[in-house]
This record gives sequence, structure tokens and C-alpha cells, in this order.
Amino acid sequence: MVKLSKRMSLALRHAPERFGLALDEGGWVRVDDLLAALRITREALDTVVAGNDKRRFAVDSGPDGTARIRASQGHSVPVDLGLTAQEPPPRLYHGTTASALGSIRATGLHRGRRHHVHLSGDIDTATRVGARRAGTTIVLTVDAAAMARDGHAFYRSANGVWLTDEVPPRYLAGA
Ligand code: HQG
Repeated sequence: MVKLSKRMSLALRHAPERFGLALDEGGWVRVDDLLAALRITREALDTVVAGNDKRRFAVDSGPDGTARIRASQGHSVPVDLGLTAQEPPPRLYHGTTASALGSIRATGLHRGRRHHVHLSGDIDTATRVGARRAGTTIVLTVDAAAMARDGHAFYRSANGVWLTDEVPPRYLAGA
């Protein structure tokens, strides 16, 4: 299932064209098109969507009534998820590695190839995000209250990840 989840992430976040798919502007594709492109059954897809530890994918019924699916966050291809800005909790967390600290201290958190910087609402989740990478895991605390006061917009994906455009170094602690 992890393997299929990764293929679905590739198709729905990073390289739909590699599967002969085109995402609409909101990032959706028809479920039937994804099943055909990945040569999988609806049961397999439903198992990944339901069983996915992070609820990475959302399925709903499109404007024409057919089932559609998209990744809830993490895209590198241009999509507009239609998220509305919302008030963040006072503190958010970012898990990373010790080797990135020098650069993060100097320039802040950048979104890289993704659309946003990804932040977690709790330390445990941030620790897991940081631990995906080799090396010592570091969890930085983001003063989201101060950022919001200073006009930075925050969004929350359907699966609870906090998103913002960048985090300048002055809002980071623990670095
Ligand atoms: C680092 C996964 C040097 C940043 C996770 C991170 C998350 C810098 C890496 C989601 C930097 C980017 C996102 C700077 C940022 N200098 N390094 N100035 N600014 N970085 O994967 O936050 O499984 O794009 O610390 O669980 O690790 O895909 O972001 O280490 O929710 O659903 O650059 O991806 O979710 O890496 O992870 P990523 P991330 P999924």
C-alpha cells in the first residue's frame, strides 16, 4: 500500500503527465482516469485513501457528479487548492535536520519545490516529518502569532497541515 500511495502522490502532486493525466486547476482528476492510468482497482484506491496515515488524498463528487480525487497538499505542480487564510495557533512546529540549520538561521524556512512551507500543529508530528531525513532531527518552534500579527497568511490543508509562504528567521526559535 505504501508503494501505491507513493505512485498516487507522484501522479497527483508532482508528475501527472508521466501517467498521461492532467490535473484541473484545483488539482482534481476523475477517479476513473486515475484507476485507468495506474491500472488499479477502485478497492485498492479506497484502501489507500482510507488507510493512509496522513489522509493525503481527498475524494469527493465533482461538479458533474463523477467521483474525483486530489492530494490535499504537497504539490510541486501548479494547483490552486482554494484554501482560505485562517488564524493559526500561537505556536507551530517544523521538523528538519541539523545539517539544514545554518542555512535556515540565515535565510528562514523556504518552500523549496512545494507551494508552501509545511508546519505542524504539534511537536510529535514535526519530529516525524524531520525524521524522514538522515541525520539528527531538529524541531523548530515558529512564532505563528507574531507572524499573523505581522500580516503573514496561514492556511490549513484538508489533512491538518499548516501552510505559509515563508518563515523569516526572526520568528524561529530552537535554531
Ligand atoms: C528544509 C511530508 C535549508 C526543510 C511531510 C525541509 C510534510 C531548508 C526541506 C511535508 C530551508 C524541504 C513537507 C533553508 C527549508 N535552508 N533547508 N533555508 N528552508 N528547508 O519535503 O517540511 O509525506 O519539501 O526543513 O510529512 O520536510 O509528502 O518539506 O527539510 O508534511 O505527505 O528543506 O511532506 O508529507 O523538504 O515536508 P520538503 P518538509 P508527505
